[in-house]
Amino acid sequence: AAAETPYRFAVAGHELTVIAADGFDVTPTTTDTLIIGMAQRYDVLVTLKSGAWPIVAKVEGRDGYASSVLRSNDAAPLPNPDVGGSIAELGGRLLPESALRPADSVRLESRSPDRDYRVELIQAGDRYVWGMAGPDAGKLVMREGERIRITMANNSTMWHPMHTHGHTFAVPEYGGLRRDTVNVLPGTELAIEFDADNPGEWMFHCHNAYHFEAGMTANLRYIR
Ligand SMILES: [Cu+2]
Repeated sequence: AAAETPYRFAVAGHELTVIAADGFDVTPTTTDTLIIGMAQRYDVLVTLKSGAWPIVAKVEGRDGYASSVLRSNDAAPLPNPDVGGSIAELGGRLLPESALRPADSVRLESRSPDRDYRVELIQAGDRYVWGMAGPDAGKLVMREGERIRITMANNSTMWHPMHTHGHTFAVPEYGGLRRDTVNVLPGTELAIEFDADNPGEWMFHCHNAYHFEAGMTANLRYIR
């Protein structure tokens, strides 16, 4: 829910079993901690042990955190433990989204794309101006029923959580992982694929609110 803040999430004394990404089932995968980009969601299972266990969402790369406490009904009386945003699990096994794989039930059928677009994610000089560039960026058009691929080339030094409206996508490089917001890391390329099954005009943008406001956005537009 943050505008420009990725969080590293963990539960003290417990491991997490990730079962869904942005509402799409994944092959259940255990980890100690997860980094959650802006607009991304995860479903995790936790098998609760007896006690009062801090839950921490620590701002990645900077100070600051949000926290709560998970209590079993036989936990010691209040007050809750105060861990100041620091629990060992935050430094434990980290599961990158690239290691997640879709559950078979949510896979997109394999199909070659009807349209294969490429956009660049750029910062203009050293100013706070962000954009989507390249010959395709202003004309991401499609017809209903087509399979669309968009390759995003991140030529900037920041990562961008890229999000589609009206559609969810598969990430071929991540075994077809399904979701609607994927982080494109600095200096890397990543492709998404989706079916054009929801006619209209839809935004496709970075979910860093400041990047988006500065121009890192384009339209997905249906034509007849
Ligand atoms: Cu961005």
